[in-house]
Amino acid sequence: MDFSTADTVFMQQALRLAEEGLNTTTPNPRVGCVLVKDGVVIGEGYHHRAGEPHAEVNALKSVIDRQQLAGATAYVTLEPCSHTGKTGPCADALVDAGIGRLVYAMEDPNPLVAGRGLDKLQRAGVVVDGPLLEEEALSLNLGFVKRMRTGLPLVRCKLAMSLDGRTAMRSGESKWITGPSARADVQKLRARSCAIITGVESVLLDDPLLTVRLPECERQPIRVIVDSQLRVDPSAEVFRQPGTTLVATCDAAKALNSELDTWPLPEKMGHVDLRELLLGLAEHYQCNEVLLETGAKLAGAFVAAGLVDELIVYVAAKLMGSDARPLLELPILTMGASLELTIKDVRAVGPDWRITAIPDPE
Ligand code: AOF
Ligand code: ZN
Repeated sequence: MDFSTADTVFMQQALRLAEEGLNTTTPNPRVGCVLVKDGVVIGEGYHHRAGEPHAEVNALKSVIDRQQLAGATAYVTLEPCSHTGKTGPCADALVDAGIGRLVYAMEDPNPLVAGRGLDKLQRAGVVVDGPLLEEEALSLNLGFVKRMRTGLPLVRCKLAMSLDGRTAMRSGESKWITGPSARADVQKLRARSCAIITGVESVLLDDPLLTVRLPECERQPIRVIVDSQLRVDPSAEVFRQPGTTLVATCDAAKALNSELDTWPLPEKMGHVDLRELLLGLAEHYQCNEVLLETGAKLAGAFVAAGLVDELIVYVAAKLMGSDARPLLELPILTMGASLELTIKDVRAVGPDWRITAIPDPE
């Protein structure tokens, strides 16, 4: 299918709308919709929050002259849904409105939908064209897609290091390697995440808040402390923050007597089984995107287990010296055994640099 420039421009607009829901739609995907009649935009909308109307319904509601909908084209960044969930099926709403053509960016990986929305529209006589700008649409919802396909959330590992690749002094001191701009950037990473994972060592050492502190923030990601032996201090700041703080542990006996919100998990080589933790976050908490903000040991364990999808490394223009701790505790002995990554993005964040890299497929 060849798409016109106009098709591409309208889909780009729908993608921009979808992005408005970046921090709020979870566990649902970010979706945008533009309605066009005779080359003119007559309506637009996006999905704001789970439980609230989907993008298509918001777009339909925004149309002033309903008669214009007859034979109009709908540009939607995700296949319209066919199921009745918290809201009615969008495929039906589009058909009922008299839409003549649907252009979609990607199919919905949700097994409840998965092609059925497109079928429904086609059977109702709507011309269905797509995918268009599929990669762009996918990149908006990588976490949702991964959870639907594999039962695991997307894991982003955020690290900060000096130019000589060090993340903390020998004492453990690590505040502050990067400047305020990088820290503000991390706020954005937190705001879009469903959960933030850290380790007990980081909590004992830094007493972090792990909260989103942005003016427009309406949702705090779940905070998860990986604490195999349940050593955390219940008076830590993180437990006094708005939202939920879970302590993932494999000491089930101690967990029973704890005043904290504990989450007993299976053990793997003396530690919380990290894969089980992620599976649980996806299954019980519908987490699409998880942010790992922790020290070299736990971050290294996640990387070694092949559980990290994206590394975000902030690099500060300072040298911390050879006594300082490395970026990741990752025992690799030969060059041949090193982990290959692909750098996807490098940009300046104030005086620091941010590198985004993804592990190459094995
Ligand atoms: C769409 N447009 O804007 C969104 C869709 O529980 P519900 O009823 O909100 O349904 C959530 C599912 O609907 C979600 O998992 C995904 O498959 C689809 N999301 N679909 O047509 C939208 N947000
Ligand atoms: Zn829908």
